[in-house]
Amino acid sequence: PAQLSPLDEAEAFAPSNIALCKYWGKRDAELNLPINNSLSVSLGHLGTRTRLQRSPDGRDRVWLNGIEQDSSGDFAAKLLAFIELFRAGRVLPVHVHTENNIPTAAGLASSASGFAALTLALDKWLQLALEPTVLSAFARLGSGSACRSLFDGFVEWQDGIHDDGMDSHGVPLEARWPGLQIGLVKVATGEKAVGSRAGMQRTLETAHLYQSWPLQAAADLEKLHRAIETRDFALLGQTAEQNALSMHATMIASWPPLLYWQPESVAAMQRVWQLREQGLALYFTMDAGPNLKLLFEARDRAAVEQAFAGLEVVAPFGD
Ligand code: 2P0
Repeated sequence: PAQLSPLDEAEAFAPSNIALCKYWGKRDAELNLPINNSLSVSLGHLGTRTRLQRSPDGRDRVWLNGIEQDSSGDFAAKLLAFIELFRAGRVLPVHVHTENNIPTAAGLASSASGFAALTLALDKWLQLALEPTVLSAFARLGSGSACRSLFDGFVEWQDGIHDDGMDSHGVPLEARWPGLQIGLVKVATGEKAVGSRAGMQRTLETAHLYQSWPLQAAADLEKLHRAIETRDFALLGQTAEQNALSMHATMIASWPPLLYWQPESVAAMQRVWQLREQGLALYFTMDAGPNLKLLFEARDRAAVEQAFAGLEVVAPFGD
C-alpha cells in the first residue's frame, strides 16, 4: 500500500518449530522456494517475541535479548533487509527488540521463530491486517522454515507451483496430539561450521544421492499424515527418524562432506535404539546440527528423563 500508518509500537510472538519431514533443498534460492513439502510441529511457548517501535532517534537499531547489535553485523543486516521489504523505500526508521526464550542449551534454531515473529510484528506495526497464509509466505522470504512458525500445532509447508511463491506457505493441520513430547538433547552449542542455507545448496549441487530425497520426503509426508490422523505414535516416530537420517545421508554424500554429527550424537542415537529394543516407544529427529530431538509420549516421560539426564522437555499440545 502507498500509505503506511505505523503505530508507535507493536509486539508479536511466534513459536519455534521442529520438522518431522524436513525441508532440505530449494528450487529458488532467492525466494526460499523448497523442492519438497515439509511438516513440523510448533513448540508452544518456546520461541521469539519481537517488539517494533517507531524510532525516536531517526535510526534503525536492533537489540537481541537486550543487547544492541552492530547494525552492519549479520544478524541486524538480515533483519533490516527483511523489514525493508515491508517499508519498500519509505522512510520509517524503527527500533527492533527481539527476545528468544528458547533455552540456549537446547540447540534450536531461532531464525524460524525470529522471522515469523518479525513478520507478525510488522503486520501489526504497519496495520496491514494481512491473511495468515500471506504472512506465512512473507516470513518464508526471511527464512524458509519461518513460514511454518506462523501457526501452532502441526503445520505443513506446501511448496506451491507459482514462480512468485505466494502459494508456498504453511498450512496448519486441524489434528492435535495431547501428550506428544519433544525432548531436547544437547550435544553441543555454538556456531556450526556450515549453516543450513549453504549446506542444502552444497547437497543439491554435489550429492547424487539427493535425487532420491524428494521421493523419500513425499512418502514420509503421506505416512505422517496417516500417523497423525490415526494417532499411531510408532508410525509417527519411525517416519520422523527415518526422514531425518535420510536427510543426513544426503548431507554426508555431499562434497566436501557435511557431517553435522559429533561422537556424542551417535552415542545418543545408539542409546535411543537400545531403549527401543527394550520396549520404550522412543524415537529421534535431528536438524543441521549435532543435537537430537527425542519424540515420545507423556506416559514414558519419566523413563526417558531417567535415561537422558538434564533433558529439556516440551509438550506442544500440553501434557
Ligand atoms: C527443517 N532445516 O525442515 C530443516 C531441517 C534444517 C534441517 O529448515 O535458507 O534456516 O533460511 O530457508 O529455514 C533450516 O533452514 O533455511 C531448516 P533458509 P532455514 O527444519
